[in-house]
Amino acid sequence: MEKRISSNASVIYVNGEFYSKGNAKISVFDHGLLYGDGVFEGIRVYNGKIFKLREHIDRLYESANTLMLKIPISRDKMIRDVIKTAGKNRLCTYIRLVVTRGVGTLGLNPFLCPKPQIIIIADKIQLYPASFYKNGLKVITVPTQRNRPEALNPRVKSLNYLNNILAKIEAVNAGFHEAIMLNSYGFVSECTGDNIFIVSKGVLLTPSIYMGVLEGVTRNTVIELAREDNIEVKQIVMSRHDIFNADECFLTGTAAEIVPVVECDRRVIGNGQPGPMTKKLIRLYKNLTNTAGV
Ligand code: PXG
Repeated sequence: MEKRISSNASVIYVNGEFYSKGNAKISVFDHGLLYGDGVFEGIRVYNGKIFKLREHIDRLYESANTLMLKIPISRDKMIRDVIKTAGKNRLCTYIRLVVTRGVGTLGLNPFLCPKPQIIIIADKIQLYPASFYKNGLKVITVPTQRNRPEALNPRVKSLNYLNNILAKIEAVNAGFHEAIMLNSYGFVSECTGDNIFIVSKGVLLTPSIYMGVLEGVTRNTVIELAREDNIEVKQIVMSRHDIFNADECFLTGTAAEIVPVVECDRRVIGNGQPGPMTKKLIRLYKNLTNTAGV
């Protein structure tokens, strides 16, 4: 029987060529698979426009540079190829960009992997249910600490997410959807795939990058939106005590956007409802995603 590909079927970019879902493949000897040796980005598409593409590409190349992973195409070519891939998947809402170390030997040495692999998937994203945004999330802190920057800097968005996966397992095992991860000093770093903010006495607070967090594109966007709105923003050393006694709390990420948090470790935050500054920032963020992008 003839195999038909409907015009809406997704095509996947692998090293400059396009393949159908079933035919997009990489080698089992790729160090991305064997060692989690690679980098990635998750990027949103709103109304056919790619949001904060330059920022994501810059972070991808910085992550790769720290790993001495030389991406074989320029940033500008990568931007063009992401736009092209999105164009071929007209209904996509989410782009997953992955660069792996490529095929090598069954040994760690990355310098024996001559050809990094570039994969661009433009598809749909699984969103949190609407009730999370309306009523807010209940979260817990978990035993697994965020990686120490001296060991594996969380600023590197690498394919090795086991640290965060362990934390997610602990949250889910305890009956929660999300975990707050602490750093090795016991201070708050971030969640498993989102940054964290609190509001205290009208000031917007978030853990400093030096606490061991990914410098989220959404985090930076929210800081910018708040400052434009004359809200004071501080990057601080944050403890659990600060969260328990905050007026408001929310998480930010490409997938989650801005999601209110109303409880942490069974302490009710503020009045237990998404707060006014959280709601305002959600509104401002929505306006921006409706208009910005390439
Ligand atoms: N912290 C961590 C550890 C992350 O992985 C963020 C914060 C938020 O960063 P951005 O730049 O997105 O605001 C992330 C982002 C996925 C997925 O598919 C994960 C992320 C982003 C998009 C999709 O699980 N992580």
